[in-house]
Amino acid sequence: MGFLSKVLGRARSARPAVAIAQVPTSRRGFRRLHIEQMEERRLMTASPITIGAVYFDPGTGFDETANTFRISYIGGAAGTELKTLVINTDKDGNGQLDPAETFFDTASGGLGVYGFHPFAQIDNGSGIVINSISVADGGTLLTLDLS
Ligand SMILES: [Ca+2]
Ligand SMILES: [Ca+2]
Repeated sequence: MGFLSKVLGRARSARPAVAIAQVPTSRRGFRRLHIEQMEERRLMTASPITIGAVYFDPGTGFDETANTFRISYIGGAAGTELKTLVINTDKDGNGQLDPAETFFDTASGGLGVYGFHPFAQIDNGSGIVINSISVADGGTLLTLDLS
């Protein structure tokens, strides 16, 4: 062993070891590990309903053709029915029509330009019957009572 090795070797071995402090058992907060019984596991899920809506504006320029919504859903427990459908275009929910919010143009006059179209159901063979419709010309809320 050379002089440097002796010096460096001693220097390395002279480094202090990392000290691990012993925690006294009498210190507060000391906890003994144990197995804790868990509550009974119960399946808390159901078949969720997935609903989809597509809005189509043919964009003819002067509203000669009505815009359409296509609504469909799947899922739900056996016997699940869609009884009420509400489409609310009041995005911020403040109860008034704001910029960048849309409205239903179902009659002449009031809000809306070019043409207008009253609400109408397109029969697609689904068997869904619309019992009542609630929509105001210039309003942001469309409510359908279905069966
Ligand atoms: Ca609003
Ligand atoms: Ca109108």
